[in-house]
Amino acid sequence: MSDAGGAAIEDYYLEERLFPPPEGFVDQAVVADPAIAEHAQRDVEGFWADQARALDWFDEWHTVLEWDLPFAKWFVGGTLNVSYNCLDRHVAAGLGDRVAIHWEGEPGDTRTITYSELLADVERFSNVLKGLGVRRGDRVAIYMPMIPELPVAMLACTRVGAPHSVVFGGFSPDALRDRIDDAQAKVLVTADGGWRRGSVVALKENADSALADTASIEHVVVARRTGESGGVTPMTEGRDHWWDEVMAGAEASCPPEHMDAEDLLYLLYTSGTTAKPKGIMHSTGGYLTQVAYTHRAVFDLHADRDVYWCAADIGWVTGHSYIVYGPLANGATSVMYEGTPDFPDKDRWWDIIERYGVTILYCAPTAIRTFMKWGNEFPERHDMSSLRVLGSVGEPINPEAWVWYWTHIGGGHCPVVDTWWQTETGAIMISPLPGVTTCKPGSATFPLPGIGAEVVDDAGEKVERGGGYLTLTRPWPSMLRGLYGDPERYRQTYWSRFEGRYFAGDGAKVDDDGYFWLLGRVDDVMNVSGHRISTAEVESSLVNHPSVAEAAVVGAKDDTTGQAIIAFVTLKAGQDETTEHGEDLRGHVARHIGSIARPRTVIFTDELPKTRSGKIMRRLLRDVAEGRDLGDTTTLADPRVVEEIRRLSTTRPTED
Ligand code: 7RM
Repeated sequence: MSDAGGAAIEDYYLEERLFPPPEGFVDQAVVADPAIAEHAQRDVEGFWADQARALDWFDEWHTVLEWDLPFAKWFVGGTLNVSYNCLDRHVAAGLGDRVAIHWEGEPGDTRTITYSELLADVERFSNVLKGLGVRRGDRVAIYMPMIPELPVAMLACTRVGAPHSVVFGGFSPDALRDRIDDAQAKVLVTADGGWRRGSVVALKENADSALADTASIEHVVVARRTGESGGVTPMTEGRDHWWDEVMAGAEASCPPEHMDAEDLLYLLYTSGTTAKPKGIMHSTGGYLTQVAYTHRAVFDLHADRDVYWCAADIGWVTGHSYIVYGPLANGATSVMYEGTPDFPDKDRWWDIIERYGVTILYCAPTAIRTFMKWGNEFPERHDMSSLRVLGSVGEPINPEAWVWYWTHIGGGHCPVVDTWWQTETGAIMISPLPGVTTCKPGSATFPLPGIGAEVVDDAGEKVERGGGYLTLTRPWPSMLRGLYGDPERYRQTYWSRFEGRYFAGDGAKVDDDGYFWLLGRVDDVMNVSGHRISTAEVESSLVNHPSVAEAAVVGAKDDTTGQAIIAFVTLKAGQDETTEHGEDLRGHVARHIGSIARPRTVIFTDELPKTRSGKIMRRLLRDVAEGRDLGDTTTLADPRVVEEIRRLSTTRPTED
């Protein structure tokens, strides 16, 4: 393995202490009984069938798995409804008054929503969708801030059998348009605006510009969030409808559709190695089975008393699986927070944990490292003794951050679960079990029961000990069912590199004790604060700018965000290499894709290093970027950088 984008293996051995389950962690993981792991070993399909039985089915399946590589069908012949499993069955079991969501807005407003109330809203909104012509199988696009209407819209889609495509509210109009077009969505659900660090993000305005050149959307539903603070929201007569008005006119009751286990539940677009994002397809029965199972097992969930907080955005897969579907399928009580950790001050997170008595916290290493940097005084002045389990996701967690999390947030009495998974896997695949697994800080430890994971070398041979590529050796219920509209790209991307194996795109190492260490992407996908961004997507945005001749983008190691985006840009003749020009290009990318894709640094160079076949030598550029102290802004055509690139490209063998 030559090109791991993440940290070097040595970085992971700074901390060699073992962390056995903390003393006093008496609530042994509910699904971590060794007999269950043994069952998964002996009879993996029987094991998954047991997990599927934890859901309510209208008709039972006749076949657990049909596997025709790379196409899997799980629980074939079974029918169920996701919103029924997340809502109706809990209310029917007498849990209607249990809080489903403790919601907190960025400005400090709050809402408490019980399971009965959530069901009522979902039924009404299901009727709204039907009234707008949405039928089973029609796609619905959702572009919303972190407000309760977002899970309501998603669950209503599942109730009527319309696959949703949630587009992160930080994405640009262009990104929204591309996703709507690819899915040919019929209805868009959005909001007037969203709050971000005290100002309004004009979502409806963005939506309008996205819709200016798409044809498939017939109706738009607009939830009120920012109201007059965001100015007047333009509404198009006949097409646009206010959420509260259509809800007021909708029937209260809507029976759930009986969906096939293999029906498409949702699409979620994720960055790959080309400029075109991939529409990851998730199914109904297998997906819900595995997210519900992992949410119980990995967090040792006791739904009757835990208060669970996943501090992700629902616009990403973590939010789909572990804010919406997993917790609700399990009847859990969740906190949902609209804002960022530093607004209005650095106490906000710890204050939320204290006020709601959060017992399980799930967040990203980038957040943990940021808190570390701010200093211990912020968590220290809050009572966080309610916490019981801590989770991490999105990128490799460095041992220092892991130990800080354990010590300063968990107080030494909370197991830390470092969970590896992807948009494509739908659910957690590699993780410790709290109260069971002895941890090594920085290692995601072992594949969960039922999961086959192995590290292989370039030739696809299993590596018993040492480094290589992470692969999955057998199908799993929540695996992606394909890429929307492109079965060939699905096979090519995931199932062709190593015969008979799913290739995750991550480098990994197995140590002498069999622990898995994830080392970052080995392809051209960057990971910035746990968000996937493709180098090709940013490059293509840059070369769209009239002044740019060529661009090469790399992810360089960053202490806080994991990786930072560094763009090497060659301008067209006669263009000036000025700071303003660099700023303009950074802004251009942010507008074109979204602020998460804004390059941290733009470096002008008069040539880009290439192989003889014309491939840009990214590894070399990354070395240049990582070997230098680059600022948070434009670096002018630094003669030393250009010289360094030139020198390296003549002294290094080409990478054909
Ligand atoms: C859940 C999510 C997936 C990529 C994946 C990895 C990286 C995620 C971990 C991790 C090391 C982890 N989905 N990744 N979790 N690397 N340890 N615990 O993030 O599709 O957006 O990203 O994220 O590289 O391939 S994702």
